[in-house]
Amino acid sequence: MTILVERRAGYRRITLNRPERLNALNIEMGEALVAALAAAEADPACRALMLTGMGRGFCAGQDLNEIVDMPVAEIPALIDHYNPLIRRLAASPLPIVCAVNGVAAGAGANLALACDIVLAARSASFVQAFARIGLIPDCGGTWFLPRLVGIARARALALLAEPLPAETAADWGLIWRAIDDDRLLPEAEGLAERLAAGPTVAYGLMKRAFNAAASNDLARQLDLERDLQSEAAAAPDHAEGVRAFLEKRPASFAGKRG
Ligand code: LHQ
Repeated sequence: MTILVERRAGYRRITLNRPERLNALNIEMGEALVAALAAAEADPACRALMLTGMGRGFCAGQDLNEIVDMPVAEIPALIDHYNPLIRRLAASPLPIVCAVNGVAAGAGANLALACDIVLAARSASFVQAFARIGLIPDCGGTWFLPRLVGIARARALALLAEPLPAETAADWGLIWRAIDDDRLLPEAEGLAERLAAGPTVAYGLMKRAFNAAASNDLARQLDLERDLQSEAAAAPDHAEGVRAFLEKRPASFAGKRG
């Protein structure tokens, strides 16, 4: 099994499971991930996701054994195989926490960046390894990197293909936080649990708004915020949040649509 899926209270934990290859991606793993996301989204009891890797690495990108003898003509089809995964992570209505437990290289780094909240073990690093093998960042790298860290750092990360330690990644805004290694999983699980108890509809709408902001001007984005806010306000969690505030008690969100 290239991935493991565990059902937890309110969320699912997905673990990349090819530790002997630092969880390098292959077609089977890409397909399994898309299927796991679809299954999670179809389950009303699942309100968040957590993604991590088995063993000492998070994900070493494309399994190079799979492409070593591949005719160039087949590369687009391979990439078209992974792109739905990246689109699905970004567009998923569920909040996704990524716990980068070790090195995240090539497509593996960009897989992490497609998630909503990225935590990394202090010993982990991010490598846009593509240039080392004469390729360009894919799986959204050229889109995510400049948005997260600015074009100057994005260019250097891609051209130099040097490992970026987790702590610097956090300082630069590439990820949310670097965490002591032994605290990574408990912290990520705590976040996933917290998100699973949150206003699920609003979270999904926030993701839509942020994604659209990348190509909207301010006027269009303001219109979109108005429309999405109406959807958020129609969900029972909005009324519950307001009532809870006025009654000075914690809100109890059900995560249902209005
Ligand atoms: C691996 C891999 C790996 C196979 C470690 N494959 N075995 C491109 C083209 C077309 C379509 C689709 O998408 C893409 C996107 C891409 O992702 S291209 C970029 C692919 N990834 C890389 O180029 C990274 C290759 N790996 C590395 O540079 C290093 O392994 C890193 C920096 C990740 C970790 O280094 P170390 O900690 O020193 O570990 P290691 O190199 O000793 O690796 C451990 C084992 O894992 C080793 O196997 P072995 O049998 O010797 O123990 C590696 O061969 C294997 N492995 N990455 N991508």
